[in-house]
Amino acid sequence: MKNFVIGDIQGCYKGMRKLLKSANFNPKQDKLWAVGDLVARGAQSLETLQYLNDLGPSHFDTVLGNHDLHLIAMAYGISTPKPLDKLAPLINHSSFNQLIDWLCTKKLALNPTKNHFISHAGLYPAWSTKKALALSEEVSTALSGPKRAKFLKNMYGNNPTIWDDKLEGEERLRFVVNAFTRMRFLQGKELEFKTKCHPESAPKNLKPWFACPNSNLKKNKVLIFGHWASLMGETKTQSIIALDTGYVWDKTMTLYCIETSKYFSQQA
Ligand SMILES: [Mn+2]
Repeated sequence: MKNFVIGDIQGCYKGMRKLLKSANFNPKQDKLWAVGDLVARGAQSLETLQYLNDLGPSHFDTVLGNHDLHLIAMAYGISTPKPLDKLAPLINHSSFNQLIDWLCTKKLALNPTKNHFISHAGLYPAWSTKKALALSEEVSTALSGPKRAKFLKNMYGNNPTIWDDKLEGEERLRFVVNAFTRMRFLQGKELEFKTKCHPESAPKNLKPWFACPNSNLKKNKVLIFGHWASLMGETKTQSIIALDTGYVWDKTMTLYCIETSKYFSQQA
């Protein structure tokens, strides 16, 4: 049994299946973990979710990305489709509500092994992985319970931009969602949401989250994330693994095997 982690799929079902085949992924034995953004820009978001759901909980798990949360918010009429999204076949399908309920059981952070940590955008530099997992649970409580619609309504917005343990209620949950699903750069301790480019092209006062010192991060931890296609897998740190390599931008989809540390790649 092997654990594989796949980068942003974005509804690119065929590319995903080719990539899994090239790695000899065995859906009856192995487990697939996803870094989120399962849906949106590709043409087959419906087929993607159906396939992943059909793998079953012993063979698949995912963290939620910003596009997954956007889809959930759309199901509640809180958000509207983005111009480049191709979500209509999924939204109009009879299994849509069931797939939304399934997505709402998914977390913002997971630990496939004691030392591996997965989230969509990364780990906010003030948090240990243990704290991050606890904060992910706080959001899951809101997303999977009777207050789901209220949570989704308050989820959007850029503030607060700095974490404070004393944050409460909707502000606390909004920060946690933004850090786990939208973060790329920080200015000091502050989240900055506008800049999406490669760190070398970014303003000098901005640092990628993974280049900010984290005194709470244990040395043996491996952080795995997606979301940031312009990185093209480049973090300059072996224990920080960036898996979004821009398949929807005509680049590649990436799969990583935890046991062998091997990478697999599918060209768009
Ligand atoms: Mn994303």
